[in-house]
Amino acid sequence: MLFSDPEAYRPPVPTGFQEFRSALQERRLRLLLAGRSGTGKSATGNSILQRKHFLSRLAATAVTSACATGSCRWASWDVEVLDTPDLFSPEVAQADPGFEERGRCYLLSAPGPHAVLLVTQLGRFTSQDLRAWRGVKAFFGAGIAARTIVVFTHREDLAGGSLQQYVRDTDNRALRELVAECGGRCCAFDNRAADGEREAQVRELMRLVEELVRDHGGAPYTNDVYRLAQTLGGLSREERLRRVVEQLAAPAQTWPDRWPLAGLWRWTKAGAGTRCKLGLAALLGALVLLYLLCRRRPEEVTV
Ligand SMILES: Nc1nc2c(ncn2[C@@H]2O[C@H](COP(=O)(O)OP(=O)(O)O)[C@@H](O)[C@H]2O)c(=O)[nH]1
Ligand SMILES: [Mg+2]
Repeated sequence: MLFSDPEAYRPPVPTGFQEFRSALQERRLRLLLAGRSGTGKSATGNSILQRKHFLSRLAATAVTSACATGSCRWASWDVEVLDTPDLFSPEVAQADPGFEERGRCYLLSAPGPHAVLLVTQLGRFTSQDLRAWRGVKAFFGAGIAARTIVVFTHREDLAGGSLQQYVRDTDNRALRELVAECGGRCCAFDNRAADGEREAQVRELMRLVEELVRDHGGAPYTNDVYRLAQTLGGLSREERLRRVVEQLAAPAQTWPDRWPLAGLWRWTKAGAGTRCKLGLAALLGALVLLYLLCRRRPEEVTV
């Protein structure tokens, strides 16, 4: 499926080897940009596409507010890039309470991304970046780390130094752990570099992506939501979104909603009026039960 046209998506036949072969024949790569706002996701997307496609600029608040897609040809690959707003940090729950944007993100990247590019600014890996990364794992599943490449922007700040050495020597433990978690896959972009240099950066990134694709037999990342999305091919766009949103919202229920003691929990959380009504209902129920028990008492046996 093309990122840019979720309407056109029809589920592929899940036939193992055949799927793998068609993935290779398809020569299509889906790359998903993730990370906190302002790190340079849209600028990196533009560098990959080699044109100004996504809106990218310095701003106090997020510039990208919705998922957007772009495509280009690279070597023999059709590359689809999905740019996202900071969709995965815990704060997003308030900004996207109905899961709609996150549902769109799933549909636009179905049947799954080949690589997630976690974008962070060189020298600025903060607790917010870490929250965004944890959010990515919570959203897609922990297995996404095996598909993630850490992309550092502001490469020019290395001033010709080695990125590997920077990552090895940094005293930012969280950053060292992140790169280790992602199997050491990282590269750097100066998104303001001249054309030739930008091309060399893209080449380095695509080498990592190709390695990832090879390591996973050509198959994209998948999980329950992507699997569901694959079954919705015949439905309208609204219906597909509704079904994906429904699935995304399901685990968001708190544990008390899913356990037998849910009623008791809701009782303690309910407002005074609701508590009163629930209390009356419980009392009435108890009285009915008592009455039934009294009526059915076995008669005494007389000898
Ligand atoms: N100097 C420099 N600026 C960059 C680089 N990458 C992005 N920027 C700037 O960082 C700002 C935020 O970038 P943007 O792509 O909008 O970030 P996003 O919110 O993550 O999509 C913009 O002003 C970009 O021009 C880079 O590699 N070097
Ligand atoms: Mg952006």
